[in-house]
Amino acid sequence: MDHAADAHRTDLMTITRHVLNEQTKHAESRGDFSILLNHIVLGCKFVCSAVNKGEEQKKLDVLSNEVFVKALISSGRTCILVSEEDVEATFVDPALRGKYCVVFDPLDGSSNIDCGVSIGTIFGIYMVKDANEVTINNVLQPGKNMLAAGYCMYGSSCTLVLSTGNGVNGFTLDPSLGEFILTHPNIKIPKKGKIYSANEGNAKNWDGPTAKFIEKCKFPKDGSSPKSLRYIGSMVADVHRTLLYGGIFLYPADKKSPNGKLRVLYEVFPMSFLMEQAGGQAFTGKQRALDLVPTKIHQRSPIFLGSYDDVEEIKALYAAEESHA
Ligand code: AFP
Repeated sequence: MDHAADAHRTDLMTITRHVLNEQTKHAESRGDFSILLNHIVLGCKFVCSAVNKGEEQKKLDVLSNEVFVKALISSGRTCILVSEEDVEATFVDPALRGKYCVVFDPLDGSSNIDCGVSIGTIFGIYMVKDANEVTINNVLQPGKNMLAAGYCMYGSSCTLVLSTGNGVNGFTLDPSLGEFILTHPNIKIPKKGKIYSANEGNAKNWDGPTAKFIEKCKFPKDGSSPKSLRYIGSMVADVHRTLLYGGIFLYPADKKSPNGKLRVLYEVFPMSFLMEQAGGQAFTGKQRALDLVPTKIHQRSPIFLGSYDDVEEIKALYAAEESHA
C-alpha cells in the first residue's frame, strides 16, 4: 500500500479549512470572512443542486438570486449587495450589517441552461471601514480594491475557484461529502496560450486592434502555429478553460456596443482579479481592467483577459493605434 498517497487522499483540505488557514496569517482577523464565505458556498451548493435537477432557466435565475441575497444577508457580515438580477443595490438592514460588500452574478450564462452547457456564479468582495456609514460609493471602486473574488462553475463537476489576494485555488464539490475539496492548488495560467475565445459573429463591427489581433491568431506571421478557437458563450466556462489551459478570452468593444457586453462589477472585475492572481493580465483596450473606476453599478466594459504574453500582444496593437492617431 502506498501510505504517502493514502495520507494525502485522507487529509481533506475543505474550502473552509483553507480559508481559516489563510486567516491565521492576518493577526487582526476575527473569522468574519470565513463566515461570509460559508454563506456564499451554501448559495453555490443550492444552485448546483437546482441546475442538476434541470429546473428551467427563468425559474433558476430568480431562485438563484433569492438564495444568494438571503444567504448573504443572513450571514450578518454584509452591508451592500449588488446583483446582476436587481436594478438597485440592496442596503442591508443596520441590525444585520457587517463590513463586506458583495457584487455578484448569481447565474451567469443562463441562456445556456436549457441545453446543458456549463454556467456559473461570479462574485467579488469589497470591505468598508465603517458598516454604519455605507453609500453606493463603497462598491463603485476599482477592482484592485477587491479583497477577494471567485466563481463557481456548474458543469460536469461543480468547481469553485477563489482568490483572497494570495494566489488562486480551485475546489471541487464532493457530492457525497457535501464539501468543496481543494483539487487545484495554486493555479497559474500558462504564460502564452494556444486558444482564443471570442464571439466572432461580432467581427464586422470590431475596431482595428481587435480585428488585427484575431487575424494574427489565425494567420500568424512569425512562424508559430495558428491558435484554436473555443467559445462557449458562458463566461465562467470560457474563463475557466482559459485559466487552466492558457490563451485569451475577449469581449471587445464594437461599433454597436462601444462598451462591450460584460458588466464591470460582477463579470470583468472578479475574472480580472483571478487572472492577475494566476499570473495573467486583464486589459480593457485602454487600461489595466482592475484600475477602472466604475460610475454605475451595472456599467459595462470591453475586456481582454488571459495569458500574460497574449494580452501583451493586444496591448501593443492598441498602443500602436494610439500612436498613429
Ligand atoms: P447570458 O447570461 O444572457 O447567457 O449572457 C452570458 C454572458 O453575459 C457571458 O457569460 C458570456 O461570456 C457572454 O454573455 C456571451 O455573449 P454573446 O452571446 O454575445 O457571445
